Amino acid sequence: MGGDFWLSTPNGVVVTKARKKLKEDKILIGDFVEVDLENKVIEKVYPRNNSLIRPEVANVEQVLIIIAPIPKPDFTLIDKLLIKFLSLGIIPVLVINKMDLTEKQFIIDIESQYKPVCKILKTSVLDIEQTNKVLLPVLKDKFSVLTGQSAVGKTSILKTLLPNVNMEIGDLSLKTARGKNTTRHSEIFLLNNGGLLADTPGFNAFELDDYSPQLILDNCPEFAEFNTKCKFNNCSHIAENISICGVKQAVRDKLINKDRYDRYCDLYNQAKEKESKKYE
Ligand SMILES: Nc1nc2c(ncn2[C@@H]2O[C@H](COP(=O)(O)OP(=O)(O)OP(=O)(O)O)[C@@H](O)[C@H]2O)c(=O)[nH]1
Ligand SMILES: [Mg+2]
Ligand SMILES: [Zn+2]
Repeated sequence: MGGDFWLSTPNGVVVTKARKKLKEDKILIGDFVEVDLENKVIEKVYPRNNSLIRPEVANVEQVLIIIAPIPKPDFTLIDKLLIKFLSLGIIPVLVINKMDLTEKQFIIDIESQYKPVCKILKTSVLDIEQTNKVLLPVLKDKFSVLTGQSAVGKTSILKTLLPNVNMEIGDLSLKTARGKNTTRHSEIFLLNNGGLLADTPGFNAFELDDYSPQLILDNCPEFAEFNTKCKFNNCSHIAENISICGVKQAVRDKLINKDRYDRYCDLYNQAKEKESKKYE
């Protein structure tokens, strides 16, 4: 903080500053950098595989989107995150946390929406052994990031995996009242199976800014199985008559989740509107 960058090197963590020429805000968590170890100065940021704004992080391989029965999931937010990560080639994993508070219907609903989209895992930080068992194999040898709404339990999960880590956990009721995040900065931790895991601040809003309608369509993976049955190659699965749209038929036949489909229509139409405004 305050212009300091904590750098992991083969000889341990080194606190560095950025070279004046490098704007500090251009360095992100997850960046690979060239460093002058003698003067503890970052000289150069290497080209990134990817970078995200929410959460603000670079070179991510996998994102764990944490959800919980409380606070209630914002499904549109989850869908937008999934589209973003899939479009960047980042592996998304949905983690249902607070399983100790979860009712069966909640799980059924989540699985019916997201099973065809990404891996779904279940955790409760009250069951340390099970949480480790479920998460560690998925995190092994990858750089993963915890993300999701505030108070779903991201930091709590990190602490379950690394009990000695010194990060603050929030109080749900206090936080809701204040509307504040507990975690304010991102930090990367090394797991003893070689995985790297970053905790990041939660957020309750996220936009797909410049995403075209086509990009949104292309990142709804559950449509792929059915769009071969659409009469036209460029079918958007929205305005077309059901008789010529394989995706619409699959929604009718309950082979595609209707809530997911309805939200897709909204996101597609919003992107379409944005696009048309751009050329006005
Ligand atoms: N019952 C139950 N409570 C949990 C579980 N995981 C987290 N909590 C509680 O949920 C609240 C929020 O936990 P945090 O770990 O601070 O949530 P966070 O996602 O890191 O929140 P931000 O940092 O604000 O984004 C705390 O009161 C935790 O004790 C769980 O598995 N079961
Ligand atoms: Mg946190
Ligand atoms: Zn179609």
